[in-house]
Amino acid sequence: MTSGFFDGIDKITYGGSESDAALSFRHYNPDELILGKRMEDHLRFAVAWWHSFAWEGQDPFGGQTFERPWHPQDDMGRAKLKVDVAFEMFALLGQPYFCWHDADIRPEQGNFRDNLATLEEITDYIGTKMEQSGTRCLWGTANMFSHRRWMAGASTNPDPDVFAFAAATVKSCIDATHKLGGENYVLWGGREGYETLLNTDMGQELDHMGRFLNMVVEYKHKIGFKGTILVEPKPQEPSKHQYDFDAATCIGFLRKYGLEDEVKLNLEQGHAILAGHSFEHEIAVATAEGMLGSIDMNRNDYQSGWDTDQFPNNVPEVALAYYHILKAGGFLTGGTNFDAKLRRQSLDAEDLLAAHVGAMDVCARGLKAAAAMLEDGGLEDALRERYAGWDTPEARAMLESDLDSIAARVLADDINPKPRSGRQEILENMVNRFV
Ligand code: XLS
Ligand code: NI
Ligand code: NI
Repeated sequence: MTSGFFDGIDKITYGGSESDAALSFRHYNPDELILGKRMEDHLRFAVAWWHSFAWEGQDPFGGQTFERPWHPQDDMGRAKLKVDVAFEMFALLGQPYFCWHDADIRPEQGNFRDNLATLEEITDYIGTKMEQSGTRCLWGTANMFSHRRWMAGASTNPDPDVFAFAAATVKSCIDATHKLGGENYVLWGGREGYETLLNTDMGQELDHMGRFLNMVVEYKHKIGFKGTILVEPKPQEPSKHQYDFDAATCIGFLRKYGLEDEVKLNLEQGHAILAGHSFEHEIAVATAEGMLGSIDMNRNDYQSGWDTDQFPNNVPEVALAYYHILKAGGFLTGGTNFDAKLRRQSLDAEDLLAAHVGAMDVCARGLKAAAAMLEDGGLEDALRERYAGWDTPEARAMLESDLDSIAARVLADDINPKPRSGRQEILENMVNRFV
């Protein structure tokens, strides 16, 4: 017995690039080998429970547009129906993973004790579905930004009772992630930041956040959770300023609080855009420090200045993102989470599937293009050549020397650098051959 939500829709399969069926993969072919590894194992796709199942279609100007059979999401029966539909969708799409917040999967009870009881009940139910289907949990997280108790932050809240509630909530969500065999645990600092500095002691808030994250890591080791702890940078929205501004800011924060070997980054394309960066910039910052964990794949509208969380459809952008990921060796525990939601007029079950099919195809094309760029090697050669001067013993010795002796050598050898082309257009043309 199925829920009937996807009635009339069959399992979506790979139809090849010529397929004109509305629901068919044209590029995502899970078993196809890319650089010797299955495409599915490179991409490690995950569905985001919140956007696909929990979000009801609200925007700042209007309320619910989706009227799903599991709305309103205030009772356990409907929460279980939502689980049934979710696993039907994972099966139709062949999605290997999903991601969730506590608030997406259980009804909000208004107090910790009852939230915990409903979280345990629903994650047991999800666990049974996982066993039957083989679908896995990429990451779990806690929603510490929607309910009014979090309006001034979670671990950075001036009220110690909110800090305590946050600690209890995160403990319960790490426990649930551990129980479900989750491969990562994410902390997105939804309201860890400020609306105005007039009421904010930033130094104290950052210290609390640093201590909180250390407690998370200590707890992970205490219970033997083997997944990776990830933080997700975002510069603003919902707060005016968020402390996890971008990859570089997060890395500085992690180092300050001694967490650089314990915590990695979950990078989201839309957040990169909000921070004024490209996605590949954020990925390159993280990989340069060995701190790339996982990605939230979506796209923002470039005009609206808002975290629009649209499904990705720009192959050249996605290709450059995967190029940097592949160059760094690919995902370990991370994957590609579709942190993306339908447009609020896309009411049908078919829209939900088409959004994922299209996104999976865009990522598959991006991955193939990235692999082809690496195999071709032209970009890598150009990069190596640009820095080749540093391969000489004199150049390397300079890094061990000092300003005095370098200055003496410049005078003695009459060193006078000749500018060389950066060849940007040639490199861009090279990329264009693959995307
Ligand atoms: C919101 C974030 C959120 C996190 C999980 O902007 O992207 O969806 O990924 O809390
Ligand atoms: Ni995200
Ligand atoms: Ni986001």
